[in-house]
Amino acid sequence: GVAGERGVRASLTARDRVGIQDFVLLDAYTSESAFLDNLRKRFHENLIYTYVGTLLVSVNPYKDLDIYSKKQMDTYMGVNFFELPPHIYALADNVFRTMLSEFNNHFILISGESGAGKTEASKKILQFYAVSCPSTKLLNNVRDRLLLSNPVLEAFGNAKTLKNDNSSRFGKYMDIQFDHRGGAVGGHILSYLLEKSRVVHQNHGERNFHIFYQLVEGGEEDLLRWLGLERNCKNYRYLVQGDCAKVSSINDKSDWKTVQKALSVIDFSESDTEHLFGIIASVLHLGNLKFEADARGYATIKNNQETHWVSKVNCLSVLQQGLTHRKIEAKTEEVLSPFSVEHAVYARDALAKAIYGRTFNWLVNKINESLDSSRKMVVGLLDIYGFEVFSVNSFEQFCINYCNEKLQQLFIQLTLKSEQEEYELEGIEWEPVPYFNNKIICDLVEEKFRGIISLLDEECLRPGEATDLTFLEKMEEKIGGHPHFVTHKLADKNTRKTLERGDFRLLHYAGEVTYYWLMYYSSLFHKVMQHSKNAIIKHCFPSSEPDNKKRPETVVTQFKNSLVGLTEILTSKEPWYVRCIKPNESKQPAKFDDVLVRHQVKYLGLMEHLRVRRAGFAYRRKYEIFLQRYKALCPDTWPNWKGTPAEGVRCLIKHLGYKTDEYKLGRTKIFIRHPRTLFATEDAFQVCKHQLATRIQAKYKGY
Ligand code: AOV
Ligand code: MG
Repeated sequence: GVAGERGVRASLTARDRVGIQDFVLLDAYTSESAFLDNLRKRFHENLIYTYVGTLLVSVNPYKDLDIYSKKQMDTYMGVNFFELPPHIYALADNVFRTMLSEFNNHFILISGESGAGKTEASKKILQFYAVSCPSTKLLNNVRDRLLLSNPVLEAFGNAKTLKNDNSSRFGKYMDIQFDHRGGAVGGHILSYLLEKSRVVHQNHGERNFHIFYQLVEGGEEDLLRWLGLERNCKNYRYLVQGDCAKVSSINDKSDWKTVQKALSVIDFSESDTEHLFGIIASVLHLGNLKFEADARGYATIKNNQETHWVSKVNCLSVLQQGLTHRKIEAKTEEVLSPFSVEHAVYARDALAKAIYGRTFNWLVNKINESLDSSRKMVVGLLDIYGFEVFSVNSFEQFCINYCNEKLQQLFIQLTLKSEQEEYELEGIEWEPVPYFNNKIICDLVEEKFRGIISLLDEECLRPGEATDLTFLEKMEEKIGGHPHFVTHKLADKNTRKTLERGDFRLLHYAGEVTYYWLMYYSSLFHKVMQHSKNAIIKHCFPSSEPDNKKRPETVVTQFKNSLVGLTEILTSKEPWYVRCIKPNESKQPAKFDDVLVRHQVKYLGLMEHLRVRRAGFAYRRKYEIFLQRYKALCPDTWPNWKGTPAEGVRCLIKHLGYKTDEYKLGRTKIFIRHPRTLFATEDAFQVCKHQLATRIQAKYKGY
């Protein structure tokens, strides 16, 4: 009975019940099963955080836990990493204090697949800084804006997908800027490739971006009337492609209020918001535009009601022309060539996507303006769209998954690879830990001249001739032998059954994904948009933008370049990691799917990371730096050490009583196995510093 069960439970030691809070301390065995057991045990006790050294593993609880209160934040502030149970606040605090003591820049890489909890984690970190950093009235202003940028960007950049009811459909890198005392003084956001196709198309069970539903459900009567909208999502083509306008976990009405409030705090003027929602409404009206064929088969706009509302934002006559004609540039003159109905529909959707995409970028810039500061030190937060596999995966999934591949590569380079190379370089005895390096997949995608992106670029240079099939054939010819690339034609008998003609499949580090996409052909709406009456639209389509005279970069090449830029930003900073794990596919609390979690533990490289950590050393410092900081702790090294720094450190740690298995001395650095050792030394140093200060004060008293 219950009493018996309680008895058994009570007899378990606390350690048995709650598992081990740092995998590095999981002694005797480092098997995947042991790893999984520990995660599961803790998950069922609502202990979703576990360390691998200083890396934080987080398992999505899919329920609200009472661990994010102000009181919790206070508990974690200024306390050494390992003295309290693992928490995202502990990581945030540790990053913050390291930054303040070393005066350098840091970033926190938050990764994991779609729905694993990345965005929530990044919000918790931001909240921790906002609440616990030293503040003044001026800073409070910045703090509110930093915090409120989230609901705004989520409204415009997140949507319900099959994987996640609040899925990020853009990549986000945010710098939180601090002054030398640790006050949060500003921020800056970089956004990466928004999934614009969602504006005009959603798969079954998915929605458009939240903001559309918020406006229709929550917008005030007056506003809707002014925008010509009805309070019924069903009336708008762009909102019902996925057939699920209502979602139980989402309250569009109250979210609308939150966004309104946030916009006002982030310095949006009334006319800004008017124009902004004018655009959102005009996209909805645009989606309802219908075309019919005239006697010659050319497209004409059928419904005038919608054009009326669309043209409230855009210039009608030009718009009509733009949607039904294509401009062909002959040698000396421009010729307008009429569209078929099919082409016109395509042009309409392309326009909607362009408008929304550019407005999103405008929004990010606007937020940045309101956060701007002369920055000192930063903690960067990276929260991107996670790896995702659907039944149909198109160009967007390709970009998203490629981005995840790049970040995994960065993780490998910064941890597994450089870590092991450093031991070798420093002459530390080391048994190499084997790991899967996904560079081979990154190369497949991005290598010059023969990577998928290059091949796609080439095809885009042949508009009219290139089709998805010619693209496929080109890939088969150029990369057909690659172990991570398969098509129907290249596949063996069994695999072929799972592939359609026209598909291609990539074997990503995180799993197989089958892609299918249509070649895009581009049309330019630039001229049309310049005539817009809407200030934001005008700003987003500047007249100075180069025409297609110079060959424009393709979307995918732009994206690739932006990821190169991101990698540069990140590698100039000190890295920290949060690895998020999704416990089940059904978004349910208390459900731990062993197979699913095991798969993630594998591809996130957690076991390899653990092996390197266990065998390796958590901390390392150049002899000079270590000696300089701690020399006051030993009478022989204080105040001036005459010998080499290495000898000084030897003398110092002998005095401090370091055990021989706790450290190793390399060519230029001391390596310390466990952070505890360093923390103890640091604590001793703080005491010593304090005593010294008091002594000096006493000495000069009376002067
Ligand atoms: P993601 O950012 O990793 O997916 P989210 O952070 O949006 O995933 O998390 C998905 C959902 O899981 C949230 O909306 C919450 O309901 C729940 N959740 C996540 N973390 C927590 C937590 N710590 N406590 C309680 N609930 C949580 V994606 O953006 O789709 O890649 O692209
Ligand atoms: Mg997210």
